[in-house]
Amino acid sequence: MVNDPLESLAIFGATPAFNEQLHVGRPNIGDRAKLLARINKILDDRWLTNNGPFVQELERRIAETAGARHCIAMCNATVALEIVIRALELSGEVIVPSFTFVATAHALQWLEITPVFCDIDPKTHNLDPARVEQLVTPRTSGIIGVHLWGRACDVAAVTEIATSHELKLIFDAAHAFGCSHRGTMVGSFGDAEVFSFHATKFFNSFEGGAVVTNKDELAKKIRLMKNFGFAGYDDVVYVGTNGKMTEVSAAMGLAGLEALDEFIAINRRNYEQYRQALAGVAGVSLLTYDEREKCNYQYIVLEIDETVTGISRDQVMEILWAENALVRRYFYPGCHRMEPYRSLFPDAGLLLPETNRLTARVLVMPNGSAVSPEDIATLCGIIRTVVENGALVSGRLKQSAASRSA
Ligand code: T4K
Repeated sequence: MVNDPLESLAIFGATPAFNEQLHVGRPNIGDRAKLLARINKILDDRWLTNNGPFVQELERRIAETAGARHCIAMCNATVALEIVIRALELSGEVIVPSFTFVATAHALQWLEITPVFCDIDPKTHNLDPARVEQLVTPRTSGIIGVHLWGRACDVAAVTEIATSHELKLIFDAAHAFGCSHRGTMVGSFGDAEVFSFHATKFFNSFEGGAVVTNKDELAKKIRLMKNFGFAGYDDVVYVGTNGKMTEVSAAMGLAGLEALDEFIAINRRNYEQYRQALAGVAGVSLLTYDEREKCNYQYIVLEIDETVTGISRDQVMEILWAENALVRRYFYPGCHRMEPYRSLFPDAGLLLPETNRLTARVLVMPNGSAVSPEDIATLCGIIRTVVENGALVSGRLKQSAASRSA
């Protein structure tokens, strides 16, 4: 380290710490030989999609892992959400958090249902049940809770609200495959739950998702709807769409499932390293996972409190990007400040103070098998240097910005 700690930073002219870009969502890939063997079989058998044998096997194994009676694999979680919403005949208004990936809200809006944005509990980052209750109106038909970062939302409280107002209840469990809540695996809560197996998730099928549910009739309907409503050759019984997962995706999913424990162990090791390396850095807190639960440890979430650090989350991000570390500020700026919601509900933010506060503080760090312990040590070293000299760095950044615009 040079004498002036700031001189070691790429943003002030030093060589970037990483030669190649470091990503938050680098995919985990299971045993390549097994994956390729399955792909060869797909090609040999010429069965590429439409409920093929690998999709069926994946569905069985996901249902087993999630402890649900039914799993319906899909092309992605967004379409899976849309299909569940339609199958449950939601209409009017549905209560959702704004602090989520925009797909949760879009799935409703796409079906011309109004997402009503609810604030979160700043400690859990999940729906605040007290606020949910206040948003129920005669037009409300359902609630979509999100298990953000894989940490389940307050399932009992939200279920009670849904039951007492006769609302349907869906959980967007895009982050929560392999996670438990009070000892029960995520997968059997509410009317249905939806997983994402997108490339950036710790377990992926390239693109993919699944609906899991314990409700037999609902599962049957969803299965028909994701295949155009076909109940048999030439026999369409519902309006449907194309939500099918391909065999190649299922092959990737099966390879991932075989390596699931390994992926989780790597994530957990990385999480522990971040935790230790950032311990005691004032104003930087790491979102923790409950040791008593099963957890996929996918998301390494930092909260940066500028009132303590003297440097903002966005400035820390700018510094890390200059080092080639493409950290992300999920889920900034919050769905309510994205279109079309920003224009449709310009005042929504008034009821979302915690969401607004959190979207300015959160920074998500790289995790997974593509990140090495050396990478994490370097990242945490930079964060420590920057935060421990927060006011100085912030001042220098403002100076450089001013001289650039002069
Ligand atoms: N609900 C919730 C709560 C969700 O978080 C999501 C998805 C959904 C629903 C919908 O699920 P899907 O319909 O997607 O199954 C990414 C993912 O695209 C998205 O699936 C995910 N959430 C979200 C949290 O993250 P972006 O816009 O950040 O993606 P992008 O392209 O910026 O990629 C993220 C990072 O990963 C980049 O640094 C690049 C890197 N990357 C990405 C891909 C695709 C790779 O290194 N390799 C890759 O193959 O949304």
